[in-house]
Amino acid sequence: MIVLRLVFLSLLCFSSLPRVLAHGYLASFGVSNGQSYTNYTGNAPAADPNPSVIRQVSDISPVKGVSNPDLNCGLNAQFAQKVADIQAGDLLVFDWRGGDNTNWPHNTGPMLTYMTSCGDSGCTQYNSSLSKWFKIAEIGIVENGTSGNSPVWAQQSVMNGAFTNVTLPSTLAPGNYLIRHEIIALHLATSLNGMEFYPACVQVQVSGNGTGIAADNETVLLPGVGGYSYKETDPGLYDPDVYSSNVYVFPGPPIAAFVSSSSSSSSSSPTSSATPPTSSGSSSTSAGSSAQNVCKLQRRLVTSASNSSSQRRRSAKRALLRPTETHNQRTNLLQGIWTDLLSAFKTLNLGPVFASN
Ligand SMILES: [Cu+2]
Repeated sequence: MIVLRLVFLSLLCFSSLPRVLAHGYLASFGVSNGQSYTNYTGNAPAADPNPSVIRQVSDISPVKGVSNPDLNCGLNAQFAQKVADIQAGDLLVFDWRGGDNTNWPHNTGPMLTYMTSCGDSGCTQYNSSLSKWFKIAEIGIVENGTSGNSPVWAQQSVMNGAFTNVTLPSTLAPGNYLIRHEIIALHLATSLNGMEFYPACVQVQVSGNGTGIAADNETVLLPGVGGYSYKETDPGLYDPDVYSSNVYVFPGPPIAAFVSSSSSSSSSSPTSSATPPTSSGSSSTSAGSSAQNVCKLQRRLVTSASNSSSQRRRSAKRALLRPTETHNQRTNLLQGIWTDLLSAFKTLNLGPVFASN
């Protein structure tokens, strides 16, 4: 009965506020050099843009399809007015949010970080559609699944409210670059073309005395054809066993060789754990319609089962703690329902579902 109730509440939510719950965007970007932390706020999709270093996208919805031009920097991405001055070896921090400043809504699939040179004239007017991108980091499954539990992805921490971070290779040659941080949500990847791409591009100018550049055969066009370009049948994009297999094959090129010679003492992979020393922006808690409140209630039910109330989220961010996940049967049940509903919403006409009630 509780299950049915949850299903009903979820359908109500999806019918009224699907975008808020289902998708998201890169809300801010931060840089730590070990001494100080600088935060760069992005713009919500379609909002009047403030000057930013993050290229604004037009919608929180995912990019769909491996040949979609928006695979490059996100939906209808616009040039940003500013450039972040960063140093090779800095820690880069990405704050992904769901719509309406909620937590990032997905927990299944990898996070990948690419870069490309903007050339001598800088990134503020740089069209990267034909640019060659190289990969500096990627992270996927962080805890193997067992017979009763699906594998845990680094993306789970983002859903729990954590920022995710990547160390800029200390060996990277100075210059103007776009950093493309991408979440690929695979909750629907059991079907061909079910995957959702969420790319975000940040404009930076890198200083330092490295000489590292990627070899041509380590680069990829996004989107592109052949070579390391994304293909709809890539095992990391079409993955019928995504909820059971502990093996994951990242799409795209391997991490550029110069990255592994980075002298940085920390891992070049994102850890999904570190958080900046500043508090996150205020989150809106204004009372909405009853549908919104139902959604909040339903959301709390789901997220509390994975140990991530907004209270914990905030304190975790403050305390630089890695959120922990508990995985009992209840969590699985709730997440299973959640996933099923997402699938239903994405792939079915909800009309008949309601009609059959
Ligand atoms: Cu989504």
